[in-house]
Amino acid sequence: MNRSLVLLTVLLTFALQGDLSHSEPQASTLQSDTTVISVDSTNLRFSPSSVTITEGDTVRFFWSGQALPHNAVEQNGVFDTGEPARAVDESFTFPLGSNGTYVFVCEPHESVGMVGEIVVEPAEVPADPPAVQDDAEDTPFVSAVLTVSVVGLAVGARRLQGNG
Ligand SMILES: [Cu+2]
Repeated sequence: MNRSLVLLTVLLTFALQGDLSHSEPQASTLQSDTTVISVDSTNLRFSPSSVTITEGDTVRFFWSGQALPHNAVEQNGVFDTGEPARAVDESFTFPLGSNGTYVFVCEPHESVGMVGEIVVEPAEVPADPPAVQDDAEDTPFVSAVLTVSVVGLAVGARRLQGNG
């Protein structure tokens, strides 16, 4: 193998490795869960009456076939399932920035303690993808240069031996 062919092979090898080592940063997605709040068997309590969720999550007020009509009305009007009903299926999503505590009541049964609360915790902001370090980019190139130098020395040494 002649010297230039060796050089070319080495350089091509490292060029290909360089391409393969590049990786795209992964796009992060916001997790979204749904928590169901229903009515318990006493017919006068939400179940569960206190939930903790994260921004981006949804709370679904869901009951059917109840003996008494119920609703869920947030004390500041943030959400409201409407008129009390024996069957309700209403969902509310808490957007980014909505962290806080939301107290809601069943209007017909507030006086007997049919109240609940939703604690919304701030969403974890995904960390910035790690910055590409110059060292990581340089390392394969340095290796290539070193390898080429070693190969060059070996070829040169063999020529000297051949000449001597
Ligand atoms: Cu009720």
